[in-house]
Amino acid sequence: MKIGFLAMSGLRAHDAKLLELGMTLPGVQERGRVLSSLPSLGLLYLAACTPPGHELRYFEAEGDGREPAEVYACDFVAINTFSAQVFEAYAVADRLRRAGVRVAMGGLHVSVRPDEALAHADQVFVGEGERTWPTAVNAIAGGATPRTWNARDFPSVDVRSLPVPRYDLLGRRPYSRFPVQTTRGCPWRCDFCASNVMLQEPYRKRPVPAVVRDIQAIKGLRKRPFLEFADDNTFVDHDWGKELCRALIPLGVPWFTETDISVADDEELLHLMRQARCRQVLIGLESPDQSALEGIEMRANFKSRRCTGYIDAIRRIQAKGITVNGCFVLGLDRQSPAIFEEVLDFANRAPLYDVQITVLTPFPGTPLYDRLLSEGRLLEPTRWDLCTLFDVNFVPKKMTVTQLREGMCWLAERLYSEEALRQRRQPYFEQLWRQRA
Ligand code: B12
Ligand code: SF4
Repeated sequence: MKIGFLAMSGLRAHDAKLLELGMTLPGVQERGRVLSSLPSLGLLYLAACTPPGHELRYFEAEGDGREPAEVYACDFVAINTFSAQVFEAYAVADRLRRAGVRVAMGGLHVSVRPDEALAHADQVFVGEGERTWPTAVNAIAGGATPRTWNARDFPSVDVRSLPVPRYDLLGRRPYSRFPVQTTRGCPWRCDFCASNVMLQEPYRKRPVPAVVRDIQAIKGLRKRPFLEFADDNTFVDHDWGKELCRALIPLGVPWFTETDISVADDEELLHLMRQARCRQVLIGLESPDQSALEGIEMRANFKSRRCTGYIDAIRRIQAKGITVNGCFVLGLDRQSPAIFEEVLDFANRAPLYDVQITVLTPFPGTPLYDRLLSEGRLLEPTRWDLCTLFDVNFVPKKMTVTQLREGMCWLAERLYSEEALRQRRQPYFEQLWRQRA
């Protein structure tokens, strides 16, 4: 069979005022440019797991959700889904099927809403695909096959033996970053988190030599790649993290990752990360106010417990020459309209090199979604296209919807202007110069 892997690329947002701001604010443009060009690691893994004997192609649907014409030459097309673009993905699937191409859908959104996807796809996959996909491809090539494939009916994916993702299928398309996975999942359980809802096992680390092997594969294809670790929380295990960094040092490849604040507890780890060319860590701080964080991490109240130490921790990380991108969620139940000024004050005081603000987003499959639904606080419960992290689709507790929307814009204007970026970043560069002098 000729099998196509179709990723839905680009970023999504609908709020008109925020979009307008995004077009003009340097800080938003900068991050948008980086993010809008990342290939789908999930599909590259599936390609690597496809049984031999098939012709494989990787495609990207453009930012407007249109599929490239070449995809119609395939017999079978696998599509990855996030909630924000799932309606576009369904429309692509419908067009392909009308043209006689068979369609398989998987990924985060259809894993939690498989019945919805069955109206648009021949096969729907729930959960991680490394075991279901090869079995299904063999079954499909041989004739009749079930329409739903659930990873829970198979042994769980062993991340110790993942193959090298098929980076070679990316061709010469100019990506600004290449995704590599070093860990899968996260041991914490934030009630709004959509990343971990489909994983069978919460947190798994890959063997360091296998990560190095994947990076070598990228280096074989591109001269000076920049890596984005497509992890949820890389440095939970500090000893393993040090082993990883030691192995990365000789590779000399810069990278970005997501991790939690505990990375700041370990001087040696930070030192090794810097030597291994870590450029930035993205950390979900969520709120500068401890009481707003009470209970949002449901296993150990991790975020509320760590909140009072946030500023010291950020300073320790940035003092090592690693920038911090601090993420805040706006609209949490205990946040009042004062939150917008509090975040601004915190970001300037730390000062954070980069800041990401998003609105609380009820992704399907999360405890947050179920709670807001039962409390009658979802504005449009099946408007998945609003799951962008920038569009408000729920009634906040301590402010109005309008206050949340307007507060988000007010804050974006103050965080992402050229002057604000310069002022927040200046101390970071000054400290680096002092260290080098
Ligand atoms: C890298 C990343 C991106 C990249 C994506 C690149 C790409 N083309 O895939 C970029 C920067 C473009 C991006 C954009 C967005 N992202 Co993003 N992103 C991530 C991140 C950090 C890692 C994804 C990843 O690579 N995972 C590792 C791979 C191996 O896993 P996977 O893709 O899920 O694939 C596995 C399975 O899902 C399954 N599978 C997937 N597809 C298929 C298909 C078939 C046929 C089969 C059999 C199996 C299968 O098998 C794979 C292997 O096990 C996640 C966090 C996370 N943990 O998922 C957020 C995440 C996916 N992003 C999220 C969001 C909200 C967005 C945006 C909407 C933000 C915005 N406002 O624009 C956009 C949407 C983009 C779009 N076009 O739809 C949410 C999505 C939640 C949801 N339910 O939809 C997440 C979970 C983060 C969060 N805040 O909660 N993102
Ligand atoms: S710490 Fe981050 S990745 Fe882990 S559960 Fe919370 S939001 Fe999700």
